[in-house]
Amino acid sequence: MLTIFSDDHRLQAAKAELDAGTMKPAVERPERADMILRHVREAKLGPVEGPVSFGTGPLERIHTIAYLSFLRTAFDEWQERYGTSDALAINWAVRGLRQIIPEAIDGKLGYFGGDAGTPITAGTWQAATSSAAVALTGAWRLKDGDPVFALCRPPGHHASRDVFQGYCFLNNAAIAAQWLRDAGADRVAVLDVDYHHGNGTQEIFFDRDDVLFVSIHADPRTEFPYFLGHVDETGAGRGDGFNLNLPLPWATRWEGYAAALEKATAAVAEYAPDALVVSFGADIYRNDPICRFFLDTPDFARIGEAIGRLRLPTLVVMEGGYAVEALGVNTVTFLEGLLQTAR
Ligand code: SP5
Ligand code: ZN
Repeated sequence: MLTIFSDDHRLQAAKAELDAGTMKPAVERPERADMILRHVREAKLGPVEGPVSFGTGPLERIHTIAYLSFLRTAFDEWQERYGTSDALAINWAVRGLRQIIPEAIDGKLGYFGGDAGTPITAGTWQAATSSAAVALTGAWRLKDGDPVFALCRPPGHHASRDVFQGYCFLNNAAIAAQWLRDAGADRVAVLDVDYHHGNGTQEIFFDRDDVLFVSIHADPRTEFPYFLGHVDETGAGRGDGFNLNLPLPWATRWEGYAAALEKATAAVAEYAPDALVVSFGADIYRNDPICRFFLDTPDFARIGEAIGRLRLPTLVVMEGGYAVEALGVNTVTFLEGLLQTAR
């Protein structure tokens, strides 16, 4: 299995995130991707290649120009005012307030950002654009006929058209899915198995019938991102019926997960897409420090096998997973399961 990877991910190295009222070491850190890469190599999964450049065109298919220009210069604007600390919002454009883009960086962070856990750093733009290029290169290499692993970092599925949050800046999976559509695929499915609901991806494709979004995740009534991911979100307009949310309670283990996975893969199979993008998060693991499902390492193989059985051209896009010690093993176990049934 081909893996696409860029060293640029290390340029996103947040000092801290706001958690439970105090600044804690960021859980979305460079060691994550390095650990996965190490295990891809140790397991001899296949070649590892760097991304090729696709320019800004594919980013502009998903994100607004205003958002992209904000993201490109946000840290410079922040640094002018506050020096080298990471940029974090402390106020938001909530209900009742005018949706006018402010001039001051503090205001812009609150307009374009969704939480206080996603710092913008000196290297965020470079890391995020390289991460998107990793996903795009992976999508392009599906032409060779085998599944491809886009080892993206930073992750992407919480980023919407013009909002960054949940450690995500550019929606790598959405950018890849749209690129596949533009390259000739009539229908693309996105299957999101990260612990958290892929609210950004859902929002981007909610009114469309040419991209199916299916997500298995912790119930938003009790878990981040809180404000999207309920069962009654089925799509809008011509997209009605092309969004499927399968929320699960805290403490879900294999039995509960397997039932949802069956529904998810059945929905993808029925849609019969020309390509499948999997938003893969290993944060469903029982020892994940910020999550509350209890899936174990062998379960990752079962999930991979179930997805491989779809026998679709499949791009795996890395999303979350914060138990760094186990992250490489869990991710490679998933990929090996997928390979086992995919051919
Ligand atoms: C890509 C991805 O997985 N993003 C997840 C973002 C989650 N951000 C919210 C983290 C809240 C952690 N609080 C856990 C309580 C333990 N102190
Ligand atoms: Zn997650």
